[in-house]
Amino acid sequence: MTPFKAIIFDVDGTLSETEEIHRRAFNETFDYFGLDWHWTQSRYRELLLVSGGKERIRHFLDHAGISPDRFPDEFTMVLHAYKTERYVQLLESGQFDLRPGVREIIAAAQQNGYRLAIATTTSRENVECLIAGAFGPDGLDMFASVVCGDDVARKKPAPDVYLRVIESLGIAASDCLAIEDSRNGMLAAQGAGIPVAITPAFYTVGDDFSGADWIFGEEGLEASALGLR
Ligand code: XBP
Ligand code: MG
Repeated sequence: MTPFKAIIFDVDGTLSETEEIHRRAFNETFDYFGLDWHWTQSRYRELLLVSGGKERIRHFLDHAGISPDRFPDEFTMVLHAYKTERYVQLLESGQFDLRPGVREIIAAAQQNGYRLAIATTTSRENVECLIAGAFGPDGLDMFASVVCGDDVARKKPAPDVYLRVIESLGIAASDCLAIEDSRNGMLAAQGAGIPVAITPAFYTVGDDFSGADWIFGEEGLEASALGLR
């Protein structure tokens, strides 16, 4: 196991099983606006192939044959802003836990002098709230770089967020390790030339992770498997 210099974490599905909270926030948003849209778990699993909540709503409308004239982008932005507010409220009400092994792997990485970073498609408010909720108000200070969906031109599976992270870290891609839960995330990391460890999540178990450098099992992240004690 070659030592890394940095570990770059995905957020949703990796740090925490948050996609059910996202799905609830989307559905409560649709209810609030009087829309008869409801994303079931099976439908949401399909929609998760589209990264980004705003893009996901647009994709849903396009595939439901609902014309953009009826729901222009300005409206989907309003929907998404409300959804993000609701999602943050749900996180703040303590509706989430870190996935098994996350706290340990972060502690081990810090003890080994690794830099930590976040590369996510989700909105910055969501990351700030989740990290503060899990690690306290200064939790985000542990991460040398945090790049979110709206910080880059193209969301995962494009490599943009990962390229921006390694650029800001000033560390070669091959000296980093990305930890992801989804195929889109794996492709984004690979596109940036970064070795990737997969921890399949509720909505991504069974995805095609061929080409991943490590795939963790049900027990979640294991620091020892990455040469971290
Ligand atoms: C997963 C995503 C995000 C979330 C919803 O992000 O694709 O879009 O599903 O969050 P990650 P937003 O890269 O952390 O797995 O509604 O803020 O996009
Ligand atoms: Mg993810």
